[in-house]
Amino acid sequence: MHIDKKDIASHNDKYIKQHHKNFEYLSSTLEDEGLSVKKIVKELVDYQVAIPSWALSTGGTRFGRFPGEGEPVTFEQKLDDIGLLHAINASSGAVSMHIPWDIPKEPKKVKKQAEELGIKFDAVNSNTFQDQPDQKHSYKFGSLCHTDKSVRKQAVEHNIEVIEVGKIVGSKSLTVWLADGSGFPGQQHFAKSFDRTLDSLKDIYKHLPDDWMMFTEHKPFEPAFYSSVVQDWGSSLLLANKLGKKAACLVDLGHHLPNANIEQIVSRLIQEDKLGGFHFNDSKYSDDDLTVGSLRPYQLFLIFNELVEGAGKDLSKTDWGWMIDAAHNIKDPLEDLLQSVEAIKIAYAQAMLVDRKALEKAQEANDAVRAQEILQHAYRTDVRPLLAEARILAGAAIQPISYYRDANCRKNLINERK
Ligand code: PSV
Ligand code: MN
Repeated sequence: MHIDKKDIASHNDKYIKQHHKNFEYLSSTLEDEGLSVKKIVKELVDYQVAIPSWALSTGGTRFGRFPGEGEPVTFEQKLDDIGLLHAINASSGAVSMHIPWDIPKEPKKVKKQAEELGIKFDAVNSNTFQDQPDQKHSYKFGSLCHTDKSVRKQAVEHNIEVIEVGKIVGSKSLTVWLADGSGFPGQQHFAKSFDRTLDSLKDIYKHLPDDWMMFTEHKPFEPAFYSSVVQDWGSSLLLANKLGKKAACLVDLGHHLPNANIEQIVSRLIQEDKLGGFHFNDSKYSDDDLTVGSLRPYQLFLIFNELVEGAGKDLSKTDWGWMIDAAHNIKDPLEDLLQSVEAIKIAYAQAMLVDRKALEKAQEANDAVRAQEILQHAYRTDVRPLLAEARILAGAAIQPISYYRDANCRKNLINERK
């Protein structure tokens, strides 16, 4: 589905008067507080969030899946959907590809299609947690950590193939999700399985181009229910440190046990120069079960507060990766992704409002009350007019979800893909 700039303009005409009112009021308030609204809005225009190629269709649980209509089947159709999102919000200008779920038949052609849609290639993701039909060895008992050398070799080779595809499309990073672990106490030797994982990762690392990064992910449980080899950020950091400069840790917000202080983990990884990037979602019971910002917007804000504090520059200028990774089980995936991008940018905008000097002063004075006031003053500011202004400047829609619905996007996709 192609979106005509004229349609966006007429959508914006409907909301522009109210927007100006909101934006002017907020701008003058923020300028009075000493903030540069122009700078914040510019950063909101530049900051992009990658969409994973596996998020464009309905997910499911082990109890079932209720697929929606008009969902993309080929990778080219998935790219078109991301192009649609990007045309509506001007903030989804990147795709993260999963191999083998998405192997472009003609990578060069796909690269051209992405360029036309204004989409870059973010991290490529390998998959050694499922057996593929033509696969020689099974990953039932692990991949990069497996006791059998030939299984590990197969998993390493897969990652190298993924790097090769990534090189063609212009990706600059590889995410290795280490799903390995054990189902029962005693099944796996903790130290040996970790060492074997490290050795396998070293073999992959050797094939990583000089201007690439390799991200290691931690996860406490699932699919292994007794132990994961890389169960927490400490193990992930150990791996990244042992691998070298081109390795860093990926933080999937859903990959933590209840009550984990994720913002503190983020701060520590930045301090060690080992933060690689994010998979954004909110988690209630399980991994990436909810839309980011739907359950814990304050936690998201606190994470962005640490990012802004630690980056020392605009986040769009860092080489950290920003990606959504949530389950879209009952919502239209495209609407869910529009909501996700909005939630992420709201948290970022709020974090840019924090009075850092005042916060530092409160921290030095051990003034917990004042520190909370400062953080919550920023958090409780309705920054949505800043995001809308950024979208107007970038030629996108003032109200993304309303546009998506009013323009009958899903209906058009259903008709196109019948
Ligand atoms: C599974 O937990 C996960 O969220 C991992 O983080 C990966 O990124 C993705 O799904 C599968 O590759
Ligand atoms: Mn993930």
